Amino acid sequence: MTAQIISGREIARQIREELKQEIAELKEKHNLIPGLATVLVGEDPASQVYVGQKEKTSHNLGIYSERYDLPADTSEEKLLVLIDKLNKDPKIHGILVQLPLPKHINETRILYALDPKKDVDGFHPVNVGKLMIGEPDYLPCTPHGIQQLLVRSGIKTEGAEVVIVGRSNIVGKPIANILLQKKEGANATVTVCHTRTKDISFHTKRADILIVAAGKPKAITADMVKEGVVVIDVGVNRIGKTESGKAILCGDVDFDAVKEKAKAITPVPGGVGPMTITMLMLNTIRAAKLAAGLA
Ligand code: L34
Repeated sequence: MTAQIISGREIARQIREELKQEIAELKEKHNLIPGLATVLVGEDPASQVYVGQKEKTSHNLGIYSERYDLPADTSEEKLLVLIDKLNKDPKIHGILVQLPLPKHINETRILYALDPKKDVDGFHPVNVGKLMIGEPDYLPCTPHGIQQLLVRSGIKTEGAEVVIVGRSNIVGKPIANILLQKKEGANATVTVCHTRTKDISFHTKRADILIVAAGKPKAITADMVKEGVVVIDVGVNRIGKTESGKAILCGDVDFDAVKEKAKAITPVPGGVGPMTITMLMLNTIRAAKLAAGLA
């Protein structure tokens, strides 16, 4: 079998076209312009790329955006003051604080400080709880992007054995929750593996759909999956640089070997990454609509 390559780049492009329409309509009919503030603390090169993409995509779609690049030694107090200002700014419907934050800043404290209505990442405890009970305002961007990749590629999740590798608050836990919901595009049987799982292979070999967010290059090898599996590779590892200084990326899955056994697989780059960016745009539009009483 040689796998269908699920192009996140292409699916993201389609969704962005839909969003562009919606934004134009909001502007025309309701004089409403969705606004996003991005906040980056420090100079992590990967984070700079991701936040840059978020800014650029906002601009392309007609979302108003403000970018805050703060030095790595910014104090927690100073960041809280900025969040408070953005919470109160009516032009700003969504606030994105790029993670990870520098070690001296308490991430939980920052997430609690966001107005849950502007928490377009879905990371505030209120939004995490709402997702857990099946009443989400915002689905976290990467997990939502994964669900859309599956749905728009015609992959059935209902009754599927979904195995997730990784239990982070940004990917593993929320994607488990989303695919567990009693809803269309979900209804899966979900297993979550992590660093203390006794026998990862035992689980991954059972997967109809394998979602990998382990943060380890090529952690999943061909012998760990069954024939006909659908593989979603969330990992983005920077494993070197080309002569011209461009980062060389690879996922958490040994793509070349696993694609020979898989029914479908996402590439890195061009898989989940572009979907994350696009779902942030979708959430920002939703935030604007909620604020205006249109949703
Ligand atoms: N608050 N922090 C917050 N929200 C998020 O949703 C994120 N995440 C993760 C890290 N921290 C966050 C992102 O934005 C991961 N992430 C992210 C976003 C975009 C891409 C990858 C991760 C992406 O666009 N990846 C491209 C490659 C880009 C490159 O050259 O590095 C891809 O095609 O996979």
